[in-house]
Amino acid sequence: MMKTMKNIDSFTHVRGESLFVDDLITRQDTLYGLVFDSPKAHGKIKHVDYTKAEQVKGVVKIFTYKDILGENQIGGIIPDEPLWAEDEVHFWGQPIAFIVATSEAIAKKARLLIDIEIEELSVITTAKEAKEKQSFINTPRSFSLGDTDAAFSDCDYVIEGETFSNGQEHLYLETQGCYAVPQENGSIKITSSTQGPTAVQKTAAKVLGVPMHKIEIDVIRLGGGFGGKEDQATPWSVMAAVAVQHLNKPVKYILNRHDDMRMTGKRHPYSSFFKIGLDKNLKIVAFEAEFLQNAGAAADLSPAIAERTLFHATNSYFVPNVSTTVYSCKTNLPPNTAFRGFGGPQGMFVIESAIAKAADTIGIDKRKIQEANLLAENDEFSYGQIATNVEAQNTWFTAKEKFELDKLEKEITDFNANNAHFKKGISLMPVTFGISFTNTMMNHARALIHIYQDGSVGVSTGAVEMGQSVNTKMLQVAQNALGISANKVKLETTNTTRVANTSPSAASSTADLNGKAVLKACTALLERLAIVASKMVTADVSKISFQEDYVFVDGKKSKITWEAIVAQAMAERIALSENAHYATPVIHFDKTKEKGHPFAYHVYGTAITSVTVDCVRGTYEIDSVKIVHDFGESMNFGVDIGQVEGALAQGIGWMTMEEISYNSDGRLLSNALSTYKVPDIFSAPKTIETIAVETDGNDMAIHKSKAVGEPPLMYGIGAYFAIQQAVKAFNKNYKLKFDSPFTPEKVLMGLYEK
Ligand code: LUZ
Ligand code: MOS
Repeated sequence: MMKTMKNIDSFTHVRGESLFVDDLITRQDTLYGLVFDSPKAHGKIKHVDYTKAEQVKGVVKIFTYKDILGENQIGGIIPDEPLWAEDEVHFWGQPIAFIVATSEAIAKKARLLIDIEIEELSVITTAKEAKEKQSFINTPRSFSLGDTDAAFSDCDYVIEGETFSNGQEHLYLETQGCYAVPQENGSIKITSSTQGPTAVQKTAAKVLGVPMHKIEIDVIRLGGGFGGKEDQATPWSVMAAVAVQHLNKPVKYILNRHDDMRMTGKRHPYSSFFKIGLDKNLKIVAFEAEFLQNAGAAADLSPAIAERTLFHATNSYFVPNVSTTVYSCKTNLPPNTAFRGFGGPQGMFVIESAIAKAADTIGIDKRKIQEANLLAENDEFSYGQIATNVEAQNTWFTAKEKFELDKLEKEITDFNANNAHFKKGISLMPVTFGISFTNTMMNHARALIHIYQDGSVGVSTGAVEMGQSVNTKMLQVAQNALGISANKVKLETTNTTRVANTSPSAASSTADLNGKAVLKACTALLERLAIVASKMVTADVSKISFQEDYVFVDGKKSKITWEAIVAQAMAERIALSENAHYATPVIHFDKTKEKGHPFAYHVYGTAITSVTVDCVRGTYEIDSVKIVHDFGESMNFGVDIGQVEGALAQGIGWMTMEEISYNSDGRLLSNALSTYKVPDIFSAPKTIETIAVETDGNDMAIHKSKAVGEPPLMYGIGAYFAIQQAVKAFNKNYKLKFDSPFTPEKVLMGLYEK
C-alpha cells in the first residue's frame, strides 16, 4: 500500500496563500464584466434600451449577441442554448447582455439603468406540468430487463406511489469567475474556475469564431465545484473572451453570490412514479419507474444525468424485471446541471421510497426487504452489465455486525417507549454507484511529466483540483512510481496548452483516469532511466529499480542518486519528458439497445443513520451515521474519509433541509443563505464513524484505490427514512410521503396528521 500524505494545499490554505481566480494580480488596464439577465422567466424581448447605462462614466461597452463573431451557442450535448438571449428569454436570470466597465461598482450602477420590455409568455416551473404540455428537451430513454408486465401478475404484493426530490444549490465557497487576458495575434488566455477547461476552450473558440489554439485555459484550483462548474463555468469565461476579442484589454468577471444563485442551474428536481412487486418471501420481482426530470430551459447535461438516473434506479438491489423511463422535461428554470451523484441520487431515492412503502403496506421493517434483495455476484443490472466483485452484502452485514445494529435498535425501541415527546428512528442505506463517465467516449486522460535536469519533477494532467485533493493523489502516484521524495514533485496548474482535449474533472473518475496516465508516463520515463542506470552500475536493466531517491540494484541501494542518474541521462541526450494517454479498457455501451458494460467497476457501501425528532417542534437531530464503505485499497485514507464525510453532509442537506423554491413566475425565492438553509455544525451528524470494508480493490482503480467522490453522497438518503420512522413512531396515522427535503415544517405536519 502506498504511503499516505496530507493534502498538499493544506499549508497555503490555512495561511490564506492559496491562489484562486480572484487572487490573481490583474493588469492595470483590467476591465470588469457584469451580466444583465432576464427579469422574467419566459417572454419575447420587445425592446432593450441601453442608452442610459452606456452613458454612465466608466462603462466601456455593453455586449449583446450582435457582437458575437462566431456562433451564439453554448449547448454541449444539444445545441439549444444561446450565450446571450436574442429575441426570447426562457428563464429568469438568463444572460442578455454583458456590461464591461472600469470597475465592478460602475457596471452594477449601469445594470440598474437598462430598460427592458418583455412580452410575457406562460411559464412552466414543474416537470409534471411540462410533461402534461409535452415540453421536452429530447426523446425519453428507457431501460428494461426481463418482463415487468408478466412479473407483476405473479406478485403477492404490488405497491405504487409517487415521489418528489427537490433541487440543490451547489454553494461552492468560490463563486463562478474568470480572468481573460489578451495575448499576441488575437490569442486569449483565460484563467477560469472550471471543472472542464476543454469545454471552456472549445465553446469560447466556437463563439468567438477562432480556432481552439487561440484560446488557452488555465485552472489553478477551485474553491469547490460539486458539478456546478462542469458545464456552467463556461458562459462567464466565454463572455469575458468576447469582450477581450473586441477591446483587446483584460476582462475579469467574478459573480457575486446572488447573481450566481439566480443565474446558474442546480441539481435536478425529479417527480417520479413507481410500481414495485414482491413475492411472499419479500423478493422484489418487478420494478417500474417513470422519472420526470426538471431539466430547466436548455439541455445542458440533462440527458447524461437522466441516463445515470436509469443506471442507478435499482441501487444495490437485484431486480429480475425492471422497466424504467426518464423524461427530460423542459421548463422555465435555469438549465439544471451536474451535481455530485449526477442523477444517481434521484434514482436511488425512488427505489428506497418504493421499498419503504412496500414495507409499510406489508407491515414489516423496510430493512427486511432491503436485505432480501441485495446484489450478489453475477447479478445482472438492467443495463446488461454483470455485477462482479460485489460488496453490497459484505458492507451491509459488516455494518450490522460491527455497529451492533441489534443493540442500536433496542436502544431506540426503549427510548421511544420511555419518551413521549422525542422519538428516534433508524435506517439502513446501501449504495451501489458505477464508476466511469456513462458516455464511454469521455473516459480518457493524459499526463505530461517533465523531469528537470536537477532531478525535480513537474506533473501536468487534465485533473482539476477543487478541494477533493486530486493533486495530492497525483503527486503520490508520481512520487511512488519514480521512487523519489514528495518534495521533488510539483503539481502544475491544469492548462489546455500542456494537456489538451480533456474530459471534465467529474464522475468521481478524475484520480483514476489521470492517475493511470501519470503512472504510464512515469513507467516510460523509468524504462529510459533504467538503461542509463544499468550502464552506470554495470548490472542488467532488469535488476534496476528506483527507490528512496536512489538507484537500487537487485533490491539493494547503490551509491547512485536520482539526481546523478537524471544528470547522466541529460548528458546522454535521453528524453526527460513524457506524455502519456490512458483510456479505460473494457467499457462500452450500445444506446440503440440500452445495454453494455458502461462502468469500470462499482463502489459499494452501507450507512446506518439514527435520528431524534422533537415531536413538539418538528425539529430533528442526526444522532449518528455509521458507515461501512468500500474504498478498495485507499491510497490516502485521510483524503478519502474527508470525501465520505463531506458527501454525506451534502446528501443529508439535500434530503432534509435544502429547499430550492421558485414562485409560479419562475423567480428564485431561495436566493440567499437567509432563505436557503444548508447544513451547519448543528445539523451535521453528532458522530460519523466510517469503517473501510476489506476488499481486494480493483485494478481499474488507480492503485486499487477506488473512486470516492460521489458514492457517499447517497448515504444521506438514509436520513430521510430514519426521520420518517421517528415520525411514524409518534403518529401511527402518519401516511408515508416521499417529498424531500423532509424539512422540520413537513415533519411537524406529519407528526400531527390525522
Ligand atoms: N459527468 C458526465 C458526470 O459528463 N458524465 C457522467 O457520467 C458523470 N457522472 C457523474 C458525475 N458527472
Ligand atoms: Mo460531477 S456531478 O461534475 O462529477
